[in-house]
Amino acid sequence: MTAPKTIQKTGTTPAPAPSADLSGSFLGPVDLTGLDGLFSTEEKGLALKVRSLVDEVIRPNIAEWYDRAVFPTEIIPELGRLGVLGMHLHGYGCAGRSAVEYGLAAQELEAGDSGLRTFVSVQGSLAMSAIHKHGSEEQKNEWLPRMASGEAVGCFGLTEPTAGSDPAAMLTNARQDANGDWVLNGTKRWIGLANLAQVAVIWAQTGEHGDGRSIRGFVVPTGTPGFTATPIAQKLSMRASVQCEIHLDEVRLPASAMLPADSAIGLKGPFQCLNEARYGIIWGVMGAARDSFNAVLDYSASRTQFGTPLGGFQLTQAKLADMAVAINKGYLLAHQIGRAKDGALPGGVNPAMISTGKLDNCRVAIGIARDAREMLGGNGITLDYSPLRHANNLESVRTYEGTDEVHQLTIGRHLTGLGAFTRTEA
Ligand code: TGC
Repeated sequence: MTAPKTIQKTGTTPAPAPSADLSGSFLGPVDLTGLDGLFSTEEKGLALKVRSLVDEVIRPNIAEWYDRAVFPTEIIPELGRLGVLGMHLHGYGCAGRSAVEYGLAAQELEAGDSGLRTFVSVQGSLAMSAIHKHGSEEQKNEWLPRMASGEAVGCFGLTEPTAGSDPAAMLTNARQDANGDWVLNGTKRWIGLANLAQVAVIWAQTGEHGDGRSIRGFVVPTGTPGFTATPIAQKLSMRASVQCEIHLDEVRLPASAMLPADSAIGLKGPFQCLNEARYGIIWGVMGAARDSFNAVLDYSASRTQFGTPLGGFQLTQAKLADMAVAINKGYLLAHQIGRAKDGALPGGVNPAMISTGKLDNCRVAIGIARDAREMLGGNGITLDYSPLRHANNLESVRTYEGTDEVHQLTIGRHLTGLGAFTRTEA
């Protein structure tokens, strides 16, 4: 593994704000409401371990990675050693951590960069979760231990060029030959890390319905003839990460490649995995918001205009106060949903709850990152400061795993009992 290099800064602007604890709370000065007290010593210890990796490996290099549009593959084994890959899963070499611990890790990773958190989400919440929830013992034993250690990378192929919010409309199909083999054809788009992955979980239409009812998942080794993954170029967001288009051209798989569990019949198979990824986002984006806040709080103490530090102006204080209040509310929402997911609340967690968190924490986080950029003035458009990078990344995070509209309508259906997703038959 190549050691990540330290970037020599050439500009005169200060380095990104450190994530050191300034207030006694492990979340730093933004913690106005005693958030620190919501978490056990063990939970906070795990978050701080993840933060150390982010501080040592990610922060010194992220500007260069983002600028060059490079995903640092050398961090994959380090994330495996840290135990964050599939960390909420039990058995098969996974760490068996709680939902809250997973959330805390996600927000530390995303304080570094959304691309890093996305890698951990795609690997653990999507690819590993799909195999863990729906796979055969053989599939689990073959893939999960290697994915937990970072030896193998997985990706999750649901979205297509013409089927994003409406995955039931997917065109990728799997036909079964007389000898039992499955043969896959189709195109998937926006698939994280597919060009680096050893295994892809591919969702495809298998039956005559051609809709959500006949969708099944397949475990596809990416070396199978007919599988190609091409990175999508010229992205303005998630530049330190890779998203690909996958082409499946007569990809032949044994009968055992299908995810066999009844839980994987139809769209509820992938949707259960999306729940896991959406849950991680609820926490993750608060890390990006907190990092943006820290950057501008630090700047407002040192940057002087009209003879006064920016922090001494009422307008700056009003903005900082609004940001901090919003971040506290976002963490409280994430914590509530996390405890529900861990079974600490009656009724547990449901998709409407997850949509509530994904919808609101994403739009709050992007608003904070944009406001922070504005407060940094011209300096805010450079990679010396994190907020615009976070804001650009959050454009993707707000869109993937369900747009605002998908989550508004999921909540609307929960409230009214009436589905407002309309499909016009051709
Ligand atoms: P609908 O009829 O509502 O549901 C079909 C079946 O699924 C069940 N279900 C769920 N199960 C678990 N969790 C959920 N959140 C669920 N939502 C629905 C449902 O009970 C039903 O089960 P059954 O037993 O009756 O068959 O299906 P619909 O088509 O009406 O759903 C509408 C809508 C809009 C909510 C859904 O299509 C949706 O969520 N769309 C958004 C899809 C999305 O988030 N796509 C982004 C994926 S990200 C990606 O592919 C890239 S991965 C990231 C990366 O690689 O970087």
